[in-house]
Amino acid sequence: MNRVRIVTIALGIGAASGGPALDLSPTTQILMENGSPYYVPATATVVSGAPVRWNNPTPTHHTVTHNDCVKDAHLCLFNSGTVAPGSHFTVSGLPAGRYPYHCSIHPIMRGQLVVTDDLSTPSQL
Ligand SMILES: [Cu+2]
Repeated sequence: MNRVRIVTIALGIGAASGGPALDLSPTTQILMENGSPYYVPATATVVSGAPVRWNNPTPTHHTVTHNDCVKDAHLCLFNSGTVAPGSHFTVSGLPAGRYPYHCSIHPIMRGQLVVTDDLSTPSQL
């Protein structure tokens, strides 16, 4: 979890602005919901190194658990533990790849995080 190289660059770009209304925040935000699709967006694409933040605005506890955590602790790349109502969970520094995840409290809740090294790929589209 120490790949901060690209994060630093992204933050530099964001801080250089200071202009109004333009959100240049490098943090991708994912909303938890109690109804389908449960994680919004259900599939989020981020550039490797950029932080991803799951927000829980619901009155219910949830988790953000990489599916591989169920198979083998060594394959488990992120597991939030319980995220309380009004709280959030942030992860960054994941290597490029496709990471399906779920809520361990409500297994019907499923999402996917795609981390890419391709800087031209727009996020959250
Ligand atoms: Cu849940």
